[in-house]
Amino acid sequence: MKMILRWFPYGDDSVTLSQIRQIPGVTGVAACLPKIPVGETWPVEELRALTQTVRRAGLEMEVIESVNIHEDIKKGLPTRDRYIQNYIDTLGNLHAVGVKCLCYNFMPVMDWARSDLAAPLPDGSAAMSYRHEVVEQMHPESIGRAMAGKARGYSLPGWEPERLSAMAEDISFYQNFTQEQYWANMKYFLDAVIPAAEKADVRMAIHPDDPPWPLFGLPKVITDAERIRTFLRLNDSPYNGLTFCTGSLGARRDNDLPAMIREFAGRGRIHFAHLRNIRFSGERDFDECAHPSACGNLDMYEIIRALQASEFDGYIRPDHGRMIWGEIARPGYGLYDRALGATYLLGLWEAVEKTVSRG
Ligand code: DNO
Repeated sequence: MKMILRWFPYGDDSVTLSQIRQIPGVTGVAACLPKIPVGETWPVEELRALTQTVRRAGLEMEVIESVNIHEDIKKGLPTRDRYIQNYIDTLGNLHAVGVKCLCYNFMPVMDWARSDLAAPLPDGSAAMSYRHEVVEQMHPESIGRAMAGKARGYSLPGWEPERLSAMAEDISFYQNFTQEQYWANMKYFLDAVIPAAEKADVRMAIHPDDPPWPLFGLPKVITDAERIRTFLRLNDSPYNGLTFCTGSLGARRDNDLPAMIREFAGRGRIHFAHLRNIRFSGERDFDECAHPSACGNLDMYEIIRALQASEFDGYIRPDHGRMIWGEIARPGYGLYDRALGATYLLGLWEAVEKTVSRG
């Protein structure tokens, strides 16, 4: 297992590589090239420069989060083949710089959604929160604008300006789309791309839908065990795997996370884990909270135990942290709470490992 942190290059992050290097036990970053337009090939020269920057700081860059999928691929338009070819070329370039794992998502139109990026918690910190009624009543574009307004001047991955401008049209496109059509488009993408991922030795790790329930009448894919089984069956290669995000899947109370980990990591299909905790405040309402089990509704000890029982040897990153100690950073991606999260998770990992090995 390798503990890493998400990091954004080109000054678009309040957290520096040298700070990350000083978090005990963190050996690398999940990075990205945010300026390449969605659908275009990631140039190998830019990837080389990025890798060198990360390595010079004493860290590894074995994970990319994320190479986004062009909407034409998800919609199954005739233009998709060009974008799929670019994706295949990108995989070759990722291989050239030593990347081993690629986190991506196949959510239609938008990536994650929240009703508030800086909701106050009782301890005086601020965290992202989700209230279903509030989100459903907002127009998607106004959610985007409200989110961008609270992003502290940093880009919000998944809410890029070009997405916002196409959002209304894209949402209406999917209104008459069946779930079967969506799976079929996904299979078309996977069958083209997974052989290239095998050749490049880059494990593809799809991120679950966040939140894991329908929003704005859009199709949903990675939301629960049954749908994950369907997804994995679309292409049986071990390179067709998952980013197991506890905060996303855990928002559905009927998802038994340790059981899901045992099933999917046990079959070698979890390559990356995003570990964070949430606190429920309604059936479809939650606040993100600090990582320890005692702070939220997810049992992080059982989650780590399930990962180890399944001989998970991929990457883990502490997912979204709260804003604490007056930090000003991209929502979810400050230094302090994620560093606390990393050391907590490493502590659990060590304790479970030693307990098991000493019987
Ligand atoms: C949110 C992240 C997601 C994730 C993408 C992967 O904070 O977990 O934006 O990076 O869904 O494509």
